[in-house]
Amino acid sequence: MKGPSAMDRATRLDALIVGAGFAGLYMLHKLRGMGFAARVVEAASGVGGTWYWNRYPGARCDVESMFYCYQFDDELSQEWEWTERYPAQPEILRYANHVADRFDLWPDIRLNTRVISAVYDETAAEWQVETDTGENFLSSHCIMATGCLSAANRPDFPGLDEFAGRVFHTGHWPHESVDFDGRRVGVVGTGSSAVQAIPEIAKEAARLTVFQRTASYVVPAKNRPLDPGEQADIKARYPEIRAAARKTFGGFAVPTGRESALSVSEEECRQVLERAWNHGGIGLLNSYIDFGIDEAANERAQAFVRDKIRETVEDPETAEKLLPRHTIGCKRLSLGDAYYATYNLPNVELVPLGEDGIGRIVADGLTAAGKDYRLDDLVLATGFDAMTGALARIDIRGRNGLALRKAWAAGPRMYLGLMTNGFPNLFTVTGPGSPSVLSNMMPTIEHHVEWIAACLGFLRDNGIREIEPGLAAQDAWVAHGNEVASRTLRYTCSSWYLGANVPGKPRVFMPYIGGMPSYMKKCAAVAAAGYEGFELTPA
Ligand code: FAD
Ligand code: N01
Repeated sequence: MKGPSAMDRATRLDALIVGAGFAGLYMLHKLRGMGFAARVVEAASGVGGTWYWNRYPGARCDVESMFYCYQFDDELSQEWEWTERYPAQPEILRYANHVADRFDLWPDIRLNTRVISAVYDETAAEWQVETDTGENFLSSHCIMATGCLSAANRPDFPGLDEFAGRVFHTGHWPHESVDFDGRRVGVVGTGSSAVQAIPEIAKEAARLTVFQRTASYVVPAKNRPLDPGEQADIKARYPEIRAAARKTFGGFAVPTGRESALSVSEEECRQVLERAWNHGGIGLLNSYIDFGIDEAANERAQAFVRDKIRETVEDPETAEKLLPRHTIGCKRLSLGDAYYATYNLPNVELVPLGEDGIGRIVADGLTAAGKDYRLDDLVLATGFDAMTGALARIDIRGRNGLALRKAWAAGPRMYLGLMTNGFPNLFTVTGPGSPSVLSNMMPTIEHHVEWIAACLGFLRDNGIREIEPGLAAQDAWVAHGNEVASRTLRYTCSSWYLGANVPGKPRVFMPYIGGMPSYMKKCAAVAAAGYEGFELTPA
């Protein structure tokens, strides 16, 4: 418990929401509408979360714009006009600001304020929340809308501090425009952020060197301007399209095959993949039902994409280095229309990293794979401490002073990805153990926000002071999540889903891979049964 001085002038709330991304914005709107005293605290100087921070060149969404948006308000759905099939970061950020304006959210959002600790006072049944501005809060409930991909992973490369040039991380890109004209730029990483940034940086840089640890599978987005007629047609059919999307595994409105890739000839499989390739989008891996669970089926898709790489990249040696060898879809599939062709440009070089990875960084460059590279700028496209990173960076203490970092030392443990035993009245939007990053995150966020809001309404209506998952229900959910994951191919490679990208992080498959429909059904059944599996303490 904090001493009286830190909390003396604390603001008292029903719900403190941490984060002003799409989760925090909707959570605030929802709770205020129910008459709760709620406030959002956000470290950034603006709203939008992911789309505030990730301003790197080429940043855009890979869920189609018409579906990467809120569904909770029909007027909002109808009035907002998207300009491209896949929206670019500035457009999504404008949308987030439009939502904050439209629902008059600003008075209850504290920007430039980072939560540094949240400590549960068992006697008062409230969270004592401290921020870095000195503005503190006492709140009956605390809702972590801190994001799954918001804590940048900045590897501790030896000598990085000695580098005399500019260093950027894609997830913390500067607001002012960055000019690479005439410069020697090094990009570390070849995940989704790098795949989008590399073709753009290559257009300006005198020399671009890409340092690749693992080659990525990249499929075309086929981005294009959105035709107004097409947009009007989708809006007219929103209810039916969205209802159909909710029945799919990831809440995506993409066609999904019903048969095994092995039930058709290799030729037929290739024709289907070719159509999906030309259509563009992550739906390619939905062409057959077993790409995610059967290695032999998966190999057909792998071979198809490798052939595309060989066809696109003119230098056979470079093409060979770009060929991914792991299961396709095991790591997040990347979308990009110009990625592989960028390696045909004379100013672009690919450097596969050997076992030793990035060697020593010096003032004017670095050593990798036994060679020295002279660089003016270094772009770290090295991803995120995903799913648990943002929470671990806050000192969260539950019952008996138990630290969340300690409770999760062997990996995150949550019931339904919503709450953790030992941390009453603390909710997480899209936490580990929920479908979150394996889905179209807008409907997933809305689902969690609505479940949490309904839960707070239930607690208020029934005079319940504390809610917390029972240990048995939490253990059973974690075991179920692990069991479902172990039946899929996602479990088989060193991905950030498993925490493998962050040295020392426990290897646990963090999102729930049982699919949206069964997950939503379970959440609804739990609530309908009076929050089955949770322990409720009356006031
Ligand atoms: P975020 O948008 O991450 O917001 C969390 C906020 O919490 C941040 O603003 C952060 O500053 C704040 N915060 C964290 N800790 C603290 C603290 N201690 N104190 C105060 N504030 C704090 N998803 C898709 O479904 N489709 C896509 O195509 C897609 N593309 C993506 C592209 C990129 C480059 C990235 C990084 C992610 C992408 N995602 C995509 C996932 C994306 O994160 C989600 O779609 C969504 O934006 C998450 O919203 P959120 O509100 O949950 O979290
Ligand atoms: O991060 P990543 P990201 N030395 O972790 C490499 C979403 N997103 O920012 O694969 C050398 O995928 C690492 O290598 P390896 C999406 O969910 C969506 O690109 O670990 N290299 C990898 O190549 C995505 O999955 C879009 O071997 C190191 C890269 O850095 C998630 O955000 C766009 C290293 C990191 O790739 C994260 O994407 C962008 C080291 N020490 C992001 N550490 C859309 O298009 C890491 N790497 C929607």
